[in-house]
Amino acid sequence: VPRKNIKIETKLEKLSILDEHGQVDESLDPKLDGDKLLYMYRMMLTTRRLDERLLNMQRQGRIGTYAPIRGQEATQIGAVLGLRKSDWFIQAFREAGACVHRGWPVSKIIQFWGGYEEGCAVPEGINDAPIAVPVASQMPHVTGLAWAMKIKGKDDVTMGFVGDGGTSEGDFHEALTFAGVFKVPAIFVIANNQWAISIPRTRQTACRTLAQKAAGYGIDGIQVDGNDVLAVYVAAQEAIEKARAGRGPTLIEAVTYRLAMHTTADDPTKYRDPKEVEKWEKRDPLPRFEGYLRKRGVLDDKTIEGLETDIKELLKAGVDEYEASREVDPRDCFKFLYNDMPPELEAQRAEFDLALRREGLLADHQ
Ligand SMILES: Cc1ncc(C[n+]2csc(CCOP(=O)(O)OP(=O)(O)O)c2C)c(N)n1
Ligand SMILES: [Mg+2]
Repeated sequence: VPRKNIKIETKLEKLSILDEHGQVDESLDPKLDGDKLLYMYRMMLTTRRLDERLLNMQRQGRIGTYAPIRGQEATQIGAVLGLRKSDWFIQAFREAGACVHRGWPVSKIIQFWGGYEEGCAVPEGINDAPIAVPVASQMPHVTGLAWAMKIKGKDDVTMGFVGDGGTSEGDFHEALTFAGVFKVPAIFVIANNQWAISIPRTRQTACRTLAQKAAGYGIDGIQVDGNDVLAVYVAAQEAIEKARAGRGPTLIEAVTYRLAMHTTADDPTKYRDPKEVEKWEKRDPLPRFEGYLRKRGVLDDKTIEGLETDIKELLKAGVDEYEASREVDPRDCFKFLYNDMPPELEAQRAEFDLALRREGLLADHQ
């Protein structure tokens, strides 16, 4: 029997619509209406300004830690815009902009990074999951939720985010294997920002792309320019429609870049070449989209000014609400481990309480 090449059925595409020089491929332009385009820009700008505010707040000691988004705005906004409210969105830990679009109050997002567990509680009526810090641990939930939609006979879909580093985790593999076999209505978005803290993308896999991993799970894969909001939007929209129609999951690799540090506890100058960052600064998704909108006559200086004012107000209200909710009771450290506290801890708690009162560190009503 002669050796033969095996034909792989999986579809694997690459999509870019608005390139880094601002050139749009007219044949691929989804030609969205002005309001939709403007909303996209508003959300990308909101993400950028929220990110800057959170980074500043961390540096001022007003929140504990933070994982910046800078550079990845198009990936998350382009992806979630096509979801319905009843669809599910499962974040990793760098998707605050997408969460604002999904209806999360800004104050709640700040609470999480401020270290308050209230920041993990998903607001009523929003079909999202809280931030998942353990890398890729959210992936089985993406598949599970999508499977539940299928079992219930609903046409809702689930979209989940994971990083390039997350693709090396067992959870990623298990989630995609199961999703392929059971043909669940899921959209897996890899925000490939080229780095997993100090580990470059080339150390995550010997594959040329992350999108091609789809073939191993028997599902479709697509690589998109993650800094091109139109390309991300189109790819996500197609994947959402496909999932909704019962035609199974899709793996989307959004090629983007983390322009800032991994988190506020990291110094990327220790492990990456500043020239690489400079190269990616030129591919910043915001100015590129802004240029396109100006050419289309959807955006001008005055509109941008108005957006900046709105966003400033939104963020100020969020920060004020967060700071007002921030009355710290240090005794909470005893609160959440046991339902019935062991006697030795009970004694410690009482002693701690007395000490705090002695030092005047508790408000009268506490
Ligand atoms: C299971 C697990 N291992 C290690 C870590 C520490 N850690 C936090 S983020 C991160 C890198 C994640 O990289 P990637 O998936 O590419 O996401 P990115 O941070 O680039 O958005 C690591 C190793 C963790 N949070 N969870
Ligand atoms: Mg990464």
